[in-house]
Amino acid sequence: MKVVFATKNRGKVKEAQEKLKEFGIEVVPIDEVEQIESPEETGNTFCENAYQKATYYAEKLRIPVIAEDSGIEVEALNGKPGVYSSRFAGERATDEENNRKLIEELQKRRLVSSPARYVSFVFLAFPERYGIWSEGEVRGKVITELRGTGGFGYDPLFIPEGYSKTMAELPLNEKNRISHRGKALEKLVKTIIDIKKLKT
Ligand code: ITT
Repeated sequence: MKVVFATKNRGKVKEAQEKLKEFGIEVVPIDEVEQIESPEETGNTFCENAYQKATYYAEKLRIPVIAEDSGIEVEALNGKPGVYSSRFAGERATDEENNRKLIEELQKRRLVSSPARYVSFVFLAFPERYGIWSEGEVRGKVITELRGTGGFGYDPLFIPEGYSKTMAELPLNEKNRISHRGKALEKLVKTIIDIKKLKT
């Protein structure tokens, strides 16, 4: 079985491909199917944005499409950057710029760490305007020192609960086992399996 994943984030694609391989599902990035302009993300929640992205592509391409919206919520910043995680240091900011901004925001508050969590909402949209969604989270803390080269985004600054390594220091299969995205994708697949059982 193949599923199209509508994202421009290569890190998300790699993780979804690895995770869904466990279930015999091949993840195809949308740019391999069609070059299509991405929609604006105007939602105030991860759920709204995941829904918006998935339905936009499913309706345009007339095929089922998965999209995901995720981010990091930092307690010392009252939950920011949240849905603005990819744009924390400005529109089209790089991961490095966003990480630098996060470190600066913590240092301004004279902090070396803060509790934080990653959140992921995954939405599988069908062109007939219905869909299935799931969510996942991983709690931990952010620090002010970059550590590790794996993963993407805020991973060099995020230490999951129960670990002493950052997400960027963990192998991909370990990140996928405990991460917000890994959990959300696994729940989505299990929901699909349950629905299939109901139908038979
Ligand atoms: P698409 O919208 O095309 O999927 P995007 O990167 O813009 O790509 P989001 O709008 O969902 O995706 O923003 C997610 C941001 O949250 C991402 O760019 C990172 O900054 C951060 N993030 C989410 N999951 C992460 C993870 O597993 N590791 C590190 N940072 C993560």
